[in-house]
Amino acid sequence: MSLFPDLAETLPDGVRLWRRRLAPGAQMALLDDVARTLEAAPPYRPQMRTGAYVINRMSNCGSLGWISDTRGYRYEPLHPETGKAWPPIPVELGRIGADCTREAGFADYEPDACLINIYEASGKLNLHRDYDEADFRWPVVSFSLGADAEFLLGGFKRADPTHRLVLHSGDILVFGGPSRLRYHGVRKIFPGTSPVDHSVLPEGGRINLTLRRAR
Ligand code: MD6
Ligand code: FE
Repeated sequence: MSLFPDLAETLPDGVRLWRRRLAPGAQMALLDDVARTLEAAPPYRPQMRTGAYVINRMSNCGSLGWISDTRGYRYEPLHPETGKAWPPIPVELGRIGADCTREAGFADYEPDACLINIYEASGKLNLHRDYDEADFRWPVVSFSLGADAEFLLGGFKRADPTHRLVLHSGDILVFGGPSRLRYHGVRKIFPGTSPVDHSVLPEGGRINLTLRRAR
């Protein structure tokens, strides 16, 4: 049984999905911004509290970045390996995020953090909630670039049923309101399905950007 019966494109309250909001040219421009960002803040593989390494490589931009290490999860102003401040959120990324949040009914969204998740073809992301931000009234805005991904949208308990959603390059998801604390994850990547070819994308892989208001 599905939590969201007949979820063709009917998503639960607080979740808005724009399919292919970004045309291939705009995707390439954002990937250029990502490439510049990653030169300033090289991707790295964080550890979790357990000591195990996160599957995907990560980096951040914005005044704060989401990090994980053996002490747990939190936002920090400095890259944990270079010790340098995270580079700024690219202007165009911030502008598109503001447009989408406004259309979704959130005025004056000013993200201070953007997590960059880099998926190899075999990448995935376990079910989780975005739970380290100060004020859950602000939504998270997610940008998909590269290969398609099977995204799982769950309920408010980890064991709740999940709904499957395929995210494509150029899709933008606003995740907020009453859905802000839903469990979600990426079950798999569909390697080789990217409509754009950019050197910053791992072979067959995908990059996800999530804008947040951390503080
Ligand atoms: C991803 N996304 O699409 C992972 N979190 O690769 C997320 O974890 C996420 O898409 C919060 C809000 C929207 C998301
Ligand atoms: Fe998330």
